[in-house]
Amino acid sequence: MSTVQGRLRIAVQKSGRLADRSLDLVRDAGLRVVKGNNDLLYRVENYPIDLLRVRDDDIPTFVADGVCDLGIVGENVLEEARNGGPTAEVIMPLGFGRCTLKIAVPPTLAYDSPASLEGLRVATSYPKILRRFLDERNVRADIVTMRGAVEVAPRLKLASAICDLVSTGATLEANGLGPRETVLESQAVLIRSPVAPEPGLQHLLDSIIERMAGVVSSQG
Ligand code: PRT
Ligand code: ZN
Repeated sequence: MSTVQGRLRIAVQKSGRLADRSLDLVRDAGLRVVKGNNDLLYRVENYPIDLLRVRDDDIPTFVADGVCDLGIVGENVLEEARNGGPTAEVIMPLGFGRCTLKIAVPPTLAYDSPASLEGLRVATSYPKILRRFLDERNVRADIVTMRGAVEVAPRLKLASAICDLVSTGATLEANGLGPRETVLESQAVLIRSPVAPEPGLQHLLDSIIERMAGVVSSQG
């Protein structure tokens, strides 16, 4: 079920930090994108391709399941979505959406290594990635999952430390937190489904990937 009525599907973030650059990449690869009747689906007028515009969190599953053939998503979201089932394959990094998932702590917490978190509570929107990171280091900590506003958790005494995405560092600084550990380096990546498209669309899929690779490498 990788395609509906003989069209390829590319999953992109509907709105947010990756949305504009994702659309730019699609356009620069030569796809003429036109808005469809609804906001969820944009059509490509010069090829049998649709863009499915969704929340970034839904992209790994859509691509893994073959609902979409390609997707553009942050490595952080892809990694958090890993669940032992079929996974989307990373084709290439795209050079935008760069950020780092970091452990950060208030000045009152003495931090030498991840072991300093033993027995403490850590707030994050990335519980699976953090759990793997701590497990690999034999650190037992409680993980509190928060969808947003993770940086306020220490101030509200919801947690002793946080694990959150950082780009400029301004948010950490504004909340009196200091970065202590890099858990994951991330950027947007192009992913493909493990489910093959219908045979008639394979060539188109390959050529779209090739063109996107050309765009990315020309951006150096
Ligand atoms: O609605 P939807 O679910 O699609 O969007 P979202 O709100 O989950 O994600 P969005 O649009 O905020 O981010 C999409 C992707 O951009 C993330 O998954 C990352 O791959 C990437 N990205 C790059 C970032 C940042 N930089 C970033 N700085 N995502 C979030 N942040 C946040 C961070 O969580 C923190 O709150 O920005 C704040 C820190 O920024 P600095 O500059 O103060 O350090
Ligand atoms: Zn999201």
